[in-house]
This record gives sequence, structure tokens and C-alpha cells, in this order.
Amino acid sequence: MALPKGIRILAAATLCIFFYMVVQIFKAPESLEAPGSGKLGKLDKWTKDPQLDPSGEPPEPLRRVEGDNYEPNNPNSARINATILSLVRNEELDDLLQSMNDLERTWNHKFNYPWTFFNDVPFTEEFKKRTRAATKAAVHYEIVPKEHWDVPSWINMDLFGESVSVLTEQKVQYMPKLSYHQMCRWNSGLFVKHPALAHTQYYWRVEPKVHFFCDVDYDVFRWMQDHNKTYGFNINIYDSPESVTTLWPETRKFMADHPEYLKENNAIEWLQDKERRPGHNKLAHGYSTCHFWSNFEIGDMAFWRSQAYQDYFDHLDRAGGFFYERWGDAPVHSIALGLFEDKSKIHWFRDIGYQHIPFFNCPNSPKCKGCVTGRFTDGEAWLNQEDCRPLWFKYAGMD
Ligand SMILES: Nc1nc2c(ncn2[C@@H]2O[C@H](COP(=O)(O)OP(=O)(O)O)[C@@H](O)[C@H]2O)c(=O)[nH]1
Ligand SMILES: [Mg+2]
Repeated sequence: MALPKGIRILAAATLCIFFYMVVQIFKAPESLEAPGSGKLGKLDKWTKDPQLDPSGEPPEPLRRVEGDNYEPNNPNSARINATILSLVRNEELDDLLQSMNDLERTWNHKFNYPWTFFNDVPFTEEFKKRTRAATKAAVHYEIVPKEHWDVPSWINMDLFGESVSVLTEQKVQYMPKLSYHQMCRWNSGLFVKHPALAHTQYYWRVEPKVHFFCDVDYDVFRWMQDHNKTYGFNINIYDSPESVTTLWPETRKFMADHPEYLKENNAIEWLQDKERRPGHNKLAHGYSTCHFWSNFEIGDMAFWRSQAYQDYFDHLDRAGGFFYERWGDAPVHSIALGLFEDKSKIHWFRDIGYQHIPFFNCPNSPKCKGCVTGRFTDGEAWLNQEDCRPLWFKYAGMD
């Protein structure tokens, strides 16, 4: 016997709702995102420094010391292909030892990654003796090849001299110091070509006279690898726009020739922001000047060796701005990362307490000693406006 029409409609509607719910259940994400990860980690409004909030270690997996797995002479150690590296002058030995002692105390005495020192002149015996004594790990001393350090043949030194006069007048720091330009160029594109690093993948860059404040109890390089990260930063600041006035226009020219290098999920909005510091964006012709402060870098050298980056570096090198302006490795690296890398592969190491004068990264954690939680600078108050982490957190999140 046929069911009354009203009942049939009700049954059909119940079936539809049932199928709709089944579809919704299967469409749900496989795992929920933890606060602070992915899009949820984005920070639209900067009400207080996020470093005031308690923070712990980044997500698992975290590789730790177990038994002798990180002992310096263990032939089967858990270390991966990585080095701590530093370009440094003999005269900076005491300042370097300060940095080295801090990093050894907080991290490397547990993991024993090798140190590799670079210099444009040979290291003195004293430098070697005292740095060897500061670690149980292996230490290597390398000279930068002349062809990587010398001013390239296409640079016109008369024009360099004129640029020095003009930009020194505009208060561009270090402009008259030729070696500073050479250093920025080497750190931008040439360090990865040093034969001593040919078989090394990850690096942690360290400068003289920096401080590390927090105990770090996991293998940072393994963390980069396990989490598929390309680059780790710590502090994000604005650059002096006068030092990079043609960097963005040159970048745009390059991108017009190579649109294929622009990565999906890039951070171009971060590079082009003009709301927070419109004056900087204007002087730098469309670049916010926000950059990862590269005296601290933990990175995968495969990125700097990629065709995209090497072509970009060659383009910039030919354009001459490492000498005619004062392009730093920090903005050059940051622009490349913002364009050629997926921004989810860039990590804020909020847990690594750090200082390079005049800025800090000081987490709220019982693992940290010697810095003031959440303090960005101990210099004059105006330096606080140089903090551009709010921009990165807005466009990329706090991962
Ligand atoms: N060997 C060598 N290292 C240099 C030279 N110039 C700078 N450096 C290193 O490059 C890094 C950046 O230089 P630094 O003076 O700290 O610049 P700042 O941090 O921008 O003030 C440091 O690790 C210096 O030791 C140089 O002419 N020779
Ligand atoms: Mg320095």
C-alpha cells in the first residue's frame, strides 16, 4: 500500500539531510590546526608584543640527546649535514668567543655541530687556538677565494667613489667602507659556492658579539629538515631605504623576465606593504624594506643554490647595487625568500633568545636568562619603530 504523500516528502527530506551530513563529515579537515600554526597564527592587530606570551618549543618531532647519539666523535651520530658558520676578522676574536660561548652553552655543547670560520685573510694561530678551545666539536678554518671577494671587474670605481659621497651625505651607514660592500655581496650569493661547503646543506650563521639567552634542547637542524623548512629567522626590521633605492626596481625587472620563478603562496604582500611605513616604501620604490635580520640565519643552502636564486643574484650583481648603493644580504635574501619560496617554509624561531646590538628576541620562558622578556631594544625609544615583525605576522603568521 502506498504511503501518504506527506510521509513520503518527510522521508525524502530526512534522506537528503542524512546524505548532506555524511558529506560534511568527510569534508572536514583531517587534523585541526593548533593555535599559532597556519592561518590561525596570523596576527592582524598588534596590541602587545607576542613574546610577552609564554612560549615553549616548536612542534614535534624534536630530536634530543639520548645516550651518546650527539657525542663529537660518534661515527654514527644523529647529526645531519650542517654547520655553524661565521665570516669573521682576526681582530674580532674576543667578540666572536663571546658569541661562541653563548651558543655552546645554550645549545651546541649538547649537539656538537661543527663550526666553520671564513675570512678573506688567513686566520692567526691565536684565533685557531682559542676557538678550538671553546668547543668539543670539529672546527674548520677557510679562506674566501679571491674571485669571490674582489670587487667584480664591471664595477666602475669612479662611480663607486661618487656614490659613496652622495649616500654618505644621506647617512647610509658603512657606505665608505669597501669591505662592508664586499661582505654583503659574499653573504648574499657567494658563501654557498665556497668549496668547503659543497657537501653541506644546512647552516646557522653567527656573528661576533651576539648573545644567546635560552637553552635549546632539540637538534635545530633536524627540526628544519623534519618540518621541511627552508629558512629560520629571529628578528624582522626595516632597512634604511636610502641604501636600497633601486633594489626593488631591479627585482621587478628580473621578475618581468622570469615570472616562472614566483612561487605560489609567496610573501609579496609583506615585501610591498606601504601602510605601516609609507615613507620607506616610497623611497625604496615599492619595497617595504622589511627584512629578516640576517646576522641570525638558519637555512637550507639548497635555496641559495637554486637556479632561481642564482639567476636573481647574478642579475643584482651585474646591476651594481652592492657597490653603487649599499644593498645588504638581509634585504636581498628576504626579497628572494618572499618571492621564490612558499612562506609556510619560513619559520620564526621565537624560542631562540638572541641579541645583536641594538635589537633582541627575548621569549617568555623559564629556559631563558639574561634578557628582559618581550623587550625589542635597549637602545633609544625610536628604535622600536624599526620592528617590522607585525608585518610578517600579519601576512605570514607566527609559525
Ligand atoms: N673576514 C672578514 N669579515 C668581515 C669583514 N667585514 C665584515 N665581516 C664580518 O661580517 C659580519 C657582518 O659585519 P659587522 O661588522 O658585524 O656588520 P653589522 O652587523 O652590519 O654592523 C660579521 O660577522 C663580521 O665579522 C671583512 O672585511 N673581513
Ligand atoms: Mg654584526
